[in-house]
Amino acid sequence: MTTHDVEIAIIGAGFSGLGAAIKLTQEGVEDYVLLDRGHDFGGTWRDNVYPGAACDVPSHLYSYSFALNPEWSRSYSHQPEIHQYINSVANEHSIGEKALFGSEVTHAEWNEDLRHWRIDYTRDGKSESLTARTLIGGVGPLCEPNLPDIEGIESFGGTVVHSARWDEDYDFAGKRVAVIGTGASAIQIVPQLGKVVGHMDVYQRTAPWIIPRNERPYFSVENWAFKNVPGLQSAIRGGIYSFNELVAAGMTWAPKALKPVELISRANILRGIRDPQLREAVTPKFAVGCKRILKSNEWYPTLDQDNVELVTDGIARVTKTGIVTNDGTARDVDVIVVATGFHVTDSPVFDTIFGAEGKSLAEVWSVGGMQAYKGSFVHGFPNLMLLIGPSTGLGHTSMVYMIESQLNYLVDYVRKTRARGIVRVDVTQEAQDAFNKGIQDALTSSVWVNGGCASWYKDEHGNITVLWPGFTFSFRQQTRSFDIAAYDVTTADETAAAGETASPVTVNA
Ligand code: N01
Repeated sequence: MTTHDVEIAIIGAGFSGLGAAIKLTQEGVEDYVLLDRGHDFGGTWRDNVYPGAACDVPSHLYSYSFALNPEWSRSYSHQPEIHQYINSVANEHSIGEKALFGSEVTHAEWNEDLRHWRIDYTRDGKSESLTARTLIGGVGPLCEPNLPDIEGIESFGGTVVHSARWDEDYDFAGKRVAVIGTGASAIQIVPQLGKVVGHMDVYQRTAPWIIPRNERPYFSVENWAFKNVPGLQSAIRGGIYSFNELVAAGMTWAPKALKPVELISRANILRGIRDPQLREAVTPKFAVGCKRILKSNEWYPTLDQDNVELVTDGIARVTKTGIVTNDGTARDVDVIVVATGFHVTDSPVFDTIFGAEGKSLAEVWSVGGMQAYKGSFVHGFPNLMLLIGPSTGLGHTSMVYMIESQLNYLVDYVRKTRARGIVRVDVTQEAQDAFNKGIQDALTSSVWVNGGCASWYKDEHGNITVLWPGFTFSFRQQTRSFDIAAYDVTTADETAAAGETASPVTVNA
């Protein structure tokens, strides 16, 4: 095993990890590495290659503000183009030379005596390790596929494919297919499969609200204008952003104001489905916005196809040959597609990161759920910054905006800790508790709490620890500077005075 030391280690080379690398480079930090288990940049947008994978946030907003792309080919981008965009931004900033691809982090632990993180990872089958003063977790909440815990699924004799681990070699043409799930991934997969499969059963547990997707290709004259008309792309981006913030206001404080969205969605059902019984089956029974509002023009017409059956009876078990529902009906299939989401509030990554008291994030969060300060720092985990950490998720606009807000916070953390010779920061329990109380208070009037749905925004205790309530510009404002007063800090001088292996001398700055 080899060990080396860096100032900063970043885990994850998706939008957040790459953004951190670029900002650190611009700040003059050279001593950092980027670890990722995959083989290029892109994270979620590298891994989700299922047919139809695309973004439901308009292209102009779904990009870094510092790397606008006038070349987007469509108003909503598809996975290959976003993946290519992320890699081209990485190339432009020469981040590739900092990346250790094929590196799976297995364990990270804070060493209180040496004031650094020790990070163990495997690379090309070999165990490696490094130490870093600061650890940045940019693994993303949608990285660990959630395989449904359905009786007998392991005994299925055919193929089981998760949406985020697509088998590109599997030929679906003419096959009998079951799709479990009707979330954002499923509504993109099903219309594509519907064009080629012999027969498809779609297992719906909860019908989602789905509005039309006004996607279209850009004309070359538009791309010319995005490139050459000063401020045009930023203005379009600003318009999309502002409209989405209105939706955020409705979701957080005035769910009834979202009624027009419900009407648009109901019209989408009427337009897409002829059969009244099927229309009824796909009509959601919870308030719009409680779960992610989906966008598709093809979902309802696909369910209306002769070779597609919507199954609303609960799944009882999987057999060697197919799926049996609670009413006793058995439907045999060749392949089961599980579009059942991700481990968000219970990610296995949380079991691998250990703080100052030797406890993992999973252990610390097992009591009250995921909590951090400003979605970034967790009490008891010094010098660890999470990107897209607790309470930073969104259901209505671009996550890249939230990531960039956190990157401002990161840059100021680096500036202040370097300038003041600070070697250890730990957010105080009081600051973290007050911040999270503010989040929970803000949620009380929200559609996510009152909308009558179960969603992946809630953890096992029923708490919403994933979402940012309210306007995203408020988060931007709160993360503008690293508010050191919220942290216990230790300087290098204090460390030296206390002796190399003594307990830290901390001051609340
Ligand atoms: O996952 P989901 P996803 N038996 O958790 C069902 C982002 N995303 O991969 O609703 C039967 O939303 C579950 O049923 P229910 C986006 O943030 C973005 O689709 O819980 N069914 C649900 O229907 C999104 O929110 C884009 O009752 C089971 C589905 O599986 C997030 O990723 C595109 C089940 C899971 O839906 C996750 O989306 C795609 C079981 N045991 C994804 N377990 C963009 O466009 C689960 N289900 C940006």
